[in-house]
Amino acid sequence: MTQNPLPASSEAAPPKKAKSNTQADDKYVPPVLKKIQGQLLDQGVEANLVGNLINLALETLSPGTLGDGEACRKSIVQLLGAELPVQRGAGRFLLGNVACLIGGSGGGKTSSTAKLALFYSETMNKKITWVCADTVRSGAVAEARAYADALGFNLKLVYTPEDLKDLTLGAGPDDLFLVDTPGCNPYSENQMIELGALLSELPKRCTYLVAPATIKESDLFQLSASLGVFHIDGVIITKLDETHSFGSVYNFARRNRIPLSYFAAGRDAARDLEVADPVRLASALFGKEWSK
Ligand SMILES: Nc1nc2c(ncn2[C@@H]2O[C@H](COP(=O)(O)OP(=O)(O)OP(=O)(O)O)[C@@H](O)[C@H]2O)c(=O)[nH]1
Ligand SMILES: [Mg+2]
Repeated sequence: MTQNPLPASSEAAPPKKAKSNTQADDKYVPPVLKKIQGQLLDQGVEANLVGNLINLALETLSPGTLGDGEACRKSIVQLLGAELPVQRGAGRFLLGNVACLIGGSGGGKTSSTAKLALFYSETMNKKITWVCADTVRSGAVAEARAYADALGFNLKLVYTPEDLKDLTLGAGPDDLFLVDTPGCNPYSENQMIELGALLSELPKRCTYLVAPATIKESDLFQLSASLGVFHIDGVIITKLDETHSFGSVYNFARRNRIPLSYFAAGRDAARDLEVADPVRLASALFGKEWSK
């Protein structure tokens, strides 16, 4: 069994920014590690996590590794990646035949529904029904219809929670229902109640939180704290191509313990989805952009 090298934080909300970890400050830190420490702090990785990581590296890495920039960075990336939970079976199987995508407005739910629909139909031969539960916002139904027509999927429109009641009746083993939901303001009680009413009709669903990498860290934590009441199975991080800063996504995944499921980095439904690889996210902390 692999040990968890970095102590887990006890709370899910981001802590007040500490300047840096004093233990690591007191020790001699070789220049290679010092540079890595600076890069991680510049990316916005929490100072406490960075400090713990530096202490761990000082204790476990050999003098040879600590003196070699590339080798040291690779070891640190592995340590950082090992900390992040990943959804079991992501990209390989799905428990049940209903997946719901929830999240804030404009975060990429509809685009991710299209990407997942293509992914599951192509890699697992799933027969997709696109369930559009966002039937109030102007243009949302036309958008869903355009996607479903273009990609050749069945479309079901949902106007009330009751419309979901018999959704899976008569479904075969290859049927997969992807439910795209309206954008939810985590500060709006009414919208939370409406989303809850919708989801309660689908007790056996798999629920994905869709969150853009460009969102402010505190809003990301608020979004997941509010929507967490619906039991989130995994997170789809979108818009990774629209930022050069990945620290807040790292902090979020590290502290929140909600498993990562998929990464999206672009608008192309056929190309821009990948199964979440935590080492890839950790590597991005040292790059200039999300490389394709
Ligand atoms: N660059 C980039 N753009 C993205 C990505 N995902 C989504 N978008 C774009 O972001 C915008 C919003 O995406 P949607 O999928 O409509 O977001 P939504 O969450 O369904 O939005 P609402 O239904 O209004 O709540 C669209 O212009 C998408 O093309 C991504 O990974 N990268
Ligand atoms: Mg949408």
